[in-house]
Amino acid sequence: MKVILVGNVGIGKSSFFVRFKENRFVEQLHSTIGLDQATKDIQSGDGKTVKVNLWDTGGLEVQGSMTSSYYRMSKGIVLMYDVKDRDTLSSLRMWLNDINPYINEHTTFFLLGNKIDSFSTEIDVNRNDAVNFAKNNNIPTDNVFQISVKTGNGFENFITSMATILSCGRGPFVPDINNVNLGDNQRHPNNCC
Ligand SMILES: Nc1nc2c(ncn2[C@@H]2O[C@H](COP(=O)(O)OP(=O)(O)OP(=O)(O)O)[C@@H](O)[C@H]2O)c(=O)[nH]1
Ligand SMILES: [Mg+2]
Repeated sequence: MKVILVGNVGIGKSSFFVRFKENRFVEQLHSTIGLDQATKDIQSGDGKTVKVNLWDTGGLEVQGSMTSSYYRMSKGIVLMYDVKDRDTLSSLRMWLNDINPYINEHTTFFLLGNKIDSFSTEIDVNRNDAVNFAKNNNIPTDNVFQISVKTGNGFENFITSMATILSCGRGPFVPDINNVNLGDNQRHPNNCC
């Protein structure tokens, strides 16, 4: 199933893509021009094998005719932001507007904060901010995650949970220190079946 990475320049989409593909972190990536994709079999939390076809493009690239081919037919859309840069979270509203014409009732959104290895001060985007953004934008709060592509913290949990959700599994999700329950017990259907 097609999964795309979406968000501003420099938030770590290509770093995510490289970790997915090769399980490593490359410090100096160039800003992405063009498109790249990779397919991998992922084991979901309930034992299914899910073929994830992940797409990466540059934050400045998704314009004009490219937009439709990138967005079209995606089953999963990973809205990514940098926890150190609040503007990258608020920009996702613009991305959501852009994507809106191309989605259907089977599209599932994920909200993914990256760079938690350098999360430090109060001005950084915390999990509550992300959960509020999700609530305001009709993204299931179960689909909110925080990771560090650099250290790998939370990465495997996100990939497994994403595969589980996309294959319509109902957990159990691997508990993760960064995704502790914040008293939000709401269950939202992932309209994927
Ligand atoms: N500290 C930290 N830095 C990261 C992390 N992930 C990516 N970076 C750094 O962030 C910078 C931008 O990463 P990219 O993966 O190129 O960002 P991108 O979203 O693909 O950018 P565009 O292709 O221009 O849209 C690079 O210097 C990465 O090394 C992370 O988890 N932690
Ligand atoms: Mg890139």
